[in-house]
Amino acid sequence: MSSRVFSKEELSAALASMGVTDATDVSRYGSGHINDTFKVETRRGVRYILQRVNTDIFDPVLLKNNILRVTSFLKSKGVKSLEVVGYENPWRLYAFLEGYTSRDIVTEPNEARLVASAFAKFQNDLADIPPPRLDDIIEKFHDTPNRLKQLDEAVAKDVKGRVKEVAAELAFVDKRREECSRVVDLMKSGDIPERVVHQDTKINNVMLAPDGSNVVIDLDTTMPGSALYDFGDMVRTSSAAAAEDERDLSKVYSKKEYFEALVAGYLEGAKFLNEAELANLAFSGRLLTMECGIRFLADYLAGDVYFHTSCDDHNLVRCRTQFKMVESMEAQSAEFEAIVKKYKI
Ligand code: ADP
Ligand code: GN1
Ligand code: MG
Repeated sequence: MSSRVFSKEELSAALASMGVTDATDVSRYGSGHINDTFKVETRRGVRYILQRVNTDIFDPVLLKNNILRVTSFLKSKGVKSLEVVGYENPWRLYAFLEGYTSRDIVTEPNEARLVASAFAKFQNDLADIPPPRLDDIIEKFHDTPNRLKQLDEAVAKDVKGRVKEVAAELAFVDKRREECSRVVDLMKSGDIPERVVHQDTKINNVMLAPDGSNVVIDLDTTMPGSALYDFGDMVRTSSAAAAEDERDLSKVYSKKEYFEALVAGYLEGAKFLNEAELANLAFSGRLLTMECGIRFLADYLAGDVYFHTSCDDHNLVRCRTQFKMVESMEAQSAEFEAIVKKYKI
């Protein structure tokens, strides 16, 4: 889906509904695939992030409730988090995180380590959020067999006549169908516990400051799930040698030194993991990357209705990078398992 264009009047009205009437510039910001995000400059010199929640994907009322619960709980603990300045569905206003930046790719191992410890801390911080259980903001979000089902439906409908272009990608998926249910099965059997987790731990969802401090952002999918969803999705983007939409697949692979930094940073903070979680830590990287590739492929076949795209084959290009990453992780599987063993004590 290409990004929607908003008129000046629409943006000003949204800002005014949340008390901001002195904006001097409102411009598109960041590289998120879901919401419409804008940086707002004001005459006072105070800056904000204005976001229009994607109401095709989220129930805005449930989402608002979840965001307010999570952010106020973190605030009550003194944890630096997104600061909600206004929330008038479907619009919301966050304080701009001055001094922090996000990136789309890791450039040195210490960055991967910081990202992993940020998300480990995030899981620790939310472990004692008071009842009731947080809502399932998107049902079956990281249920990989459910993602396979959605892909199969998209293939059957073939609304854009694109199935003929993706025989190789569909064959890639077919070879790996069985292992897609491993984590959901372990959750069903109770071997892997439900925890409050972020569920979208891509590298640009953590803001870093030069002194190494961080703020975890994009809290929209923070809800009950497996810790492995977070670690796996971290490996997907924070071990990658190239961007998620790199066309030159020779540049795309999972870097062992980044993977090692992720394991080190995560295990240092996530002392709560049980044996089943630890035993599947390396596998979770492959699983979540596979799942994301399946989602990009399904969206390509469905006509690009979910993720923001900026060219016709954007979702297909993204799917191919994900599958190349999976292959790279498979090739290094024994080494990745050995790295987990090394840090697990
Ligand atoms: P999406 O759900 O579409 O991914 P995000 O909430 O992740 O949207 O925001 C998109 C990008 O905007 C982030 O990757 C980050 O670069 C930037 N961003 C979001 N919130 C803030 C903030 N409070 N301060 C500064 N930058 C932010
Ligand atoms: C989306 O919102 P963003 O861009 O941080 C998506 C994730 C995918 C990711 C792939 C709510 O994340 O699940 O892994 O794109 N978020 C949602 O880049 O679907
Ligand atoms: Mg995001």
